[in-house]
Amino acid sequence: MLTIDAVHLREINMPLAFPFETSFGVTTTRRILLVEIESEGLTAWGECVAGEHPYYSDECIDTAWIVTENELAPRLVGQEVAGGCGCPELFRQVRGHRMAKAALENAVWDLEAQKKKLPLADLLGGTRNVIPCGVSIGIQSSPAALFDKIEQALAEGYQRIKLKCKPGWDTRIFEQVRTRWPDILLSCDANSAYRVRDIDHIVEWDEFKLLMIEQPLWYDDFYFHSMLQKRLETAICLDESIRNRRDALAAIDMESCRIINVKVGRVGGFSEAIAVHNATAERGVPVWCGGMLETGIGRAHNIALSSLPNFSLPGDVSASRRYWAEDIIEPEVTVSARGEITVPDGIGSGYTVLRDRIEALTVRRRTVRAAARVMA
Ligand code: OSB
Ligand code: MG
Repeated sequence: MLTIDAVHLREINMPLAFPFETSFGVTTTRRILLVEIESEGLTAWGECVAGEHPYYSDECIDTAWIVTENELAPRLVGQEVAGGCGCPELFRQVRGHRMAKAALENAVWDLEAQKKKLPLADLLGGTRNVIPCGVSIGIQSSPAALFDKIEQALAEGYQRIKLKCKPGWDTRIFEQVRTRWPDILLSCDANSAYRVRDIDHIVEWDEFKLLMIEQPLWYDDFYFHSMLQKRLETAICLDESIRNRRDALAAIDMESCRIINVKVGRVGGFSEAIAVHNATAERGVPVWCGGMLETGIGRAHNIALSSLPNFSLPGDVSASRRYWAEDIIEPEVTVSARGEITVPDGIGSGYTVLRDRIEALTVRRRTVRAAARVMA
């Protein structure tokens, strides 16, 4: 049992090393909610992956802050929890807000690993010592700029290139990339930028032998993706649509996709991410770990999750320096020339959180202690 003594919330502001453009806009600086949980002299961190705006999902940092401070942290402090797997029950009364819940739950898993003196990856059920890595490359100002980015990522060893796309930055781009690199593992991610009227257009992409087409249609859809998947040879991968294990089962049964992107924040924490992993593994559907432009804290948690056996495709978990001039963990995450990250074997996340650097980036903070506990 772990007794939770306090939850500290902070917002840090951190400029990205390179702007990141998707079908919903450009991000240049991240505003990130970090939580730090104190328990019996131990401390662990969690990162909330909600964005600056409610564009990728209906959560954003400001909703996550309010829900964490007013609802979730008060349900956790002063409690005895068995470990990370006890969090979903404590948070059950609060609907949605899965990214806010995940930040706290993941920190509790990290605490549990520390208390049991285990690597977090082992506690989660991980079996891999190294994980295969890909990159997600944003929309660029020109095709030439994109080709430079691809060339660089391939030179660094990354095993899969994912191109962000949207109407006007799609077929012509894929064609040029395929002509130049006929054999690389290539995929695309539309972040819901297309509609049913675009189905004939999307079907043309079969000729580019993409590994997958990620979330082409609505962010909350299964039915129309299933219609599209029937027309495609290429696998659809769902990201936004999959909120939990039940969604994964529905999508698999309806044949809305053949691959699933698991983001621990999007599904509400490690417990549900493991449930999605197990359900997909039983049905022979491969998964990979998505990214949300995380700092080292979230990245370390993604690495631990990616060590589970059904994470068989390269994830969007890549090196710290692709995102940040200076990360907030040590050592920073690096990728080998073979395009792999070594899963750390130290206790807990296996990385050291750089408190001084976080302090310098902090723009607001709040502490929730046991006295503030909500009686449910
Ligand atoms: O859809 O995978 C996505 C970043 C922000 C929001 C959504 C997505 C992404 C990425 C970046 O693709 C992945 C990364 O962290 O490198
Ligand atoms: Mg995606």
